[in-house]
Amino acid sequence: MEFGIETWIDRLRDARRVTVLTGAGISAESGVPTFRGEGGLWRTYRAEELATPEAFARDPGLVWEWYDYRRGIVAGAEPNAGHRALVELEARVPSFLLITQNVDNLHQRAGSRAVCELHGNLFRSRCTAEGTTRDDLPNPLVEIPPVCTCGALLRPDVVWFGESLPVEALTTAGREAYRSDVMFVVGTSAVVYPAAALPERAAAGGAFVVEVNVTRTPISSVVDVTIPGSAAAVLPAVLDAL
Ligand code: BV8
Repeated sequence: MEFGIETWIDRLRDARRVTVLTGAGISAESGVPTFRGEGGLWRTYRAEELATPEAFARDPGLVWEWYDYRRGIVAGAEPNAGHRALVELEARVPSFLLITQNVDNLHQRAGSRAVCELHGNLFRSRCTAEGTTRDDLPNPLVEIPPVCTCGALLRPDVVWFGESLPVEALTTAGREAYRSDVMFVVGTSAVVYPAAALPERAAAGGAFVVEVNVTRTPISSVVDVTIPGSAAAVLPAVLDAL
């Protein structure tokens, strides 16, 4: 078995509760640009400049053009072998939760069921006046920025920088991370908080933490095992070994 999986696979075989934290890297092989890697730029903007309430207040049309562009990329993408391996893992362990920072809906399209979305979802929009959400906006959008039937602006139902995460999702993620026996941390640069605190939370609860990434990250020195490789290659190898 490659990637040294045989040295720790018994931890996974014996695990009752398994959690996974994913970031943009798991969707990279589906052709979806990551946030901070190459391709993480749109026109001349960086994601951090557009994924903010201030950018939306200043120019809702520009922010919606960026989200519409990303919705188009994701709509044309397919889940990859990494997403599919997590669907199989969910079926193979007694208790499972997939905690994702991604807003691309690819885990759900792959068939994952217990998915906790920390940062919302590209395909859901929210009325800025009523707070109601809908998932039926056309792709591509026919009007930019889109407005609610009540006349108020619609916004993407995602968490922007400086905004709090959904309380329910964050609470569930923190509780299940702490209770897990094994946590996989896949394809995240581990720089965005509070999501990036979840691996430490899992370790504090006694979890065996396995990182899967093509580069080292700030948590590489604190996890139990870090596997240098692509999620689309490593995760299927883990399932083969299980
Ligand atoms: C909050 C949704 C409380 C939108 C995103 C000052 C003021 C206010 C807040 C802060 C502040 N300073 C710091 C903060 C906190 C801030 C933060 O952490 N900033 C960082 C940048 C320093 N956090 C927040 O603002 C959060 N809210 O704290 O609320 C609060 C409230 C008010 C005031 C203060 C505090 C909200 C954070 C959520 C922001 N929304 N997305 C959208 O998507 O449009 S975050 C965005 O980054 C995405 O969700 C993304 O998922 C997330 C993390 O990025 P990654 O997923 O890790 O992706 P990245 O590109 O970075 O890395 C990809 C990785 O994959 C790399 O490591 C690469 O090596 C690897 N990889 C590549 N290919 C592969 C691979 N791995 C495996 N296989 C491959 N093939």
